[in-house]
Amino acid sequence: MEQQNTFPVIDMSKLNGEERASTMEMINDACENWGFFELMNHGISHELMDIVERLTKEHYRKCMEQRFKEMVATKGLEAVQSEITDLDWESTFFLRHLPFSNIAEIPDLGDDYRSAMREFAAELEKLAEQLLELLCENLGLEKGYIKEVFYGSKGPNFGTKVSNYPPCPKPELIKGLRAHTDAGGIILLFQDDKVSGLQLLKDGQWVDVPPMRHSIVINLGDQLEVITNGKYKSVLHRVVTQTDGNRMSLASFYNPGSDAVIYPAPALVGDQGEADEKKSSVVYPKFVFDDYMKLYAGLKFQAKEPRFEAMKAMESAVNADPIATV
Ligand SMILES: O=C(O)CCC(=O)C(=O)O
Ligand SMILES: [Fe+2]
Repeated sequence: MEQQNTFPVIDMSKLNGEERASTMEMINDACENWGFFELMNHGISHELMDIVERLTKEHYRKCMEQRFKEMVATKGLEAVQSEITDLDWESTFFLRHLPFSNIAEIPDLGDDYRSAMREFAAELEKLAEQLLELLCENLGLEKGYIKEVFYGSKGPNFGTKVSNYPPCPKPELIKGLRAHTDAGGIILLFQDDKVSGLQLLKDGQWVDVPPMRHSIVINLGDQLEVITNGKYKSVLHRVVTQTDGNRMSLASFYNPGSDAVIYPAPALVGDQGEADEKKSSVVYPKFVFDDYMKLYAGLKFQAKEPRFEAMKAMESAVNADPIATV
């Protein structure tokens, strides 16, 4: 099948019918060439999405907007004259779902918002796991392979970053979110259907991720690049601000467990020929996910390659240590 030239939109209902094979191919093409795709008919109720959107926007107005304006005033951001490279024009809070939910402990959330977010997270978790299965099928990996790798001893880390990108007077000088790749596994994004802003880098050009009502945008994080040994890649993306309109986005990160060991799937390494040849074609490192996250915390807005190199260096250090190898 030919490469898609426009942002890939996948109709998941087609996975149940005659167009299953071509839809699976579209997903594979999106994973290989875009690192992103947008899902329609993903099975999450539109009514629930509408409730989540309404409550998120209400919560922003009631609890977050004033705080954001104060931050802007304190830092004098309205009047900046040169590019700001050390902060983002976004208002966010984070909800954790797995291994343990912290939704009960987050202040200022109404009961209706808490319960809508619990229900939404449960739906997204199912969708994430379904997608990982589709990826395994496309990659020729055993059923459940990626889910098992992610499991570690306590199961996956799963959380939602709730963001608003308020109107910004200087979009050319301040990004909503600076360019980065995501560290984790698979990311499911419920974004505003009216105010755009998310862009990904493809062939050296920033391409808009089109707002579509009731869609879920998917992108792949660094861990899937490692597990697929580079067959799929995490892709740079950023959020640009707008002078008009507030953009809502809920980004849910389905990530490996903290102690999960991440490494290229043996089935995707080398040509299955000579053992030595096979070994030399391994390009991605093996590491504990939490070690990667510690490194990422300070290097999020830098290229991923040095992060992979640093993990490789750690791996060699472990292998060279006589105590660690006995
Ligand atoms: O808000 C968005 O659209 C994207 C957010 C994002 O890329 C992130 O939080 O990693
Ligand atoms: Fe991201």
